[in-house]
Amino acid sequence: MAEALMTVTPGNRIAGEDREARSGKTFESRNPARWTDIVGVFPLSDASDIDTAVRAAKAALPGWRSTPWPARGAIILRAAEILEARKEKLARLMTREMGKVLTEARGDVQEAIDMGKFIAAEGRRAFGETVPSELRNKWAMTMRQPLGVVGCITPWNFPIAIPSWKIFPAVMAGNTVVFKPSTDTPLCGLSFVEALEEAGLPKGVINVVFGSGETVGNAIVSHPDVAAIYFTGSGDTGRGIAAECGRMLKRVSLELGGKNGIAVMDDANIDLAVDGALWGAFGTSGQRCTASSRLIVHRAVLESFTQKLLDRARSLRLGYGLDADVDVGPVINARQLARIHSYTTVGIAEGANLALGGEIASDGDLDDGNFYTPTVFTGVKPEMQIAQEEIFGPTTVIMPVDSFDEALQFANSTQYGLSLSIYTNDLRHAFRAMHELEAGIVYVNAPTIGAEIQLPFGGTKNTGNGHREAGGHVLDEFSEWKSIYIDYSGKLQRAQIDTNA
Ligand code: UN1
Repeated sequence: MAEALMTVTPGNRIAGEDREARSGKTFESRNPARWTDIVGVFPLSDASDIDTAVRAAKAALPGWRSTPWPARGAIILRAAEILEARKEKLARLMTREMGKVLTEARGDVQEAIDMGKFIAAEGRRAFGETVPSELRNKWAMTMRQPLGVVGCITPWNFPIAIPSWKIFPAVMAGNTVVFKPSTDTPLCGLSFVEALEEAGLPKGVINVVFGSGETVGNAIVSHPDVAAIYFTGSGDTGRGIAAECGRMLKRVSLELGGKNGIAVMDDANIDLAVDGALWGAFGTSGQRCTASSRLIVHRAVLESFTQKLLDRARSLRLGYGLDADVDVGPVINARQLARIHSYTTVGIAEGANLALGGEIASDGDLDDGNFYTPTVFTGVKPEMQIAQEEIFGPTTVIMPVDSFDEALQFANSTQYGLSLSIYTNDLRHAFRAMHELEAGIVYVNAPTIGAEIQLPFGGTKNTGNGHREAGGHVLDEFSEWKSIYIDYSGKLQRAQIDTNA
């Protein structure tokens, strides 16, 4: 694994050039499975660097927005092909920088490839409408136009897929971009952008600035020349961004997490439900917005489901995600590790039964990274903190219910509404669940993770502010409509007044 030893030292990428932070300061990106492995040293930027990046994005805007849609689409398709050719290399980099196991890292890169190919086709499909005018000899139509310079602020858990959800459609629609990847995964973010650069994206269309959310993120949000913000991250940060964008009348799209639940009914295929719960709860070490962090189980199958789940979870192997026999990788950093562990203390204190795990793992090699044992609480009640708050780690809770209606009620009992699932073989229950589960995404007989890019992604309630990523309507998020009227009658015609003349 020769690549694991290299430490890169890139600059911010502004107008296609590498630039140090004006402050000269730097930060490190480290391998969460091997603390001593430094993946890269990156500029720790501030508001002055953002200003330079916004200027570059602004300068690139006239050329890019006037580039024909199909030509923009062709560049995005090329970028997707470059990602595809580089999939294995990028996946290995992702496992090293972010920690998810290699099979999942490949899936993350694949999601970006899918998104690129899907969006590229919009270049020949960004239809407007021709609408009949109420007046004679008058033509009416609509067309999309870009918003301008937009800001994309992304998390570390899907360090290539989530940037692709935001950046591909942003540039497809003719916007130029200032992009801040998470400080935990800067190299993944940069590697995604490099595919676009190599595909021929003109300089300045996308500019990457590294640094903290408080400094760099806030500087993007409050910059007067940034027209819209696309953010995935925590609820508190999202609220702050929304307040500032509200004040400045900016468009803002927020994806702020979930407390997703799987309801397992008495008529479900229990082995299938256990497979789903295991994958949904412990895949990506539970660090997905969509993670199955609540298992709502009918009492009739509670014992067999719980036993099977615990047996399977107990045998999951923790370790470095590049090792082939590892099931669960590290968590992202020491702060998250401490936070996840603090929820174990909370769960015990509020009377839940710790049935498995609940420990910071430190045997052998695990001592060099941030590892947490897969953790299961049983006997959990909906009002408990561990059933309400997003833990973002390999911790799930089992909540017994007595009926289908109670399962729905428990499933809907949090402030979030990202992803909910039901395992049942009863068609009536499946259909009622589709209608009554309060979430942006509902699964039947599949866990809460596994969204595909051709469908909208996002949630109801406090998961966001009503916007969706990806899916067939995604250009609506990144463009605005212009209505155009052409009067070729040669005389003044007054709408609403001369109508029906
Ligand atoms: C996220 O956790 O922020 O549905 C995104 C899924 C993935 C995307 C998750 N396709 O789990």
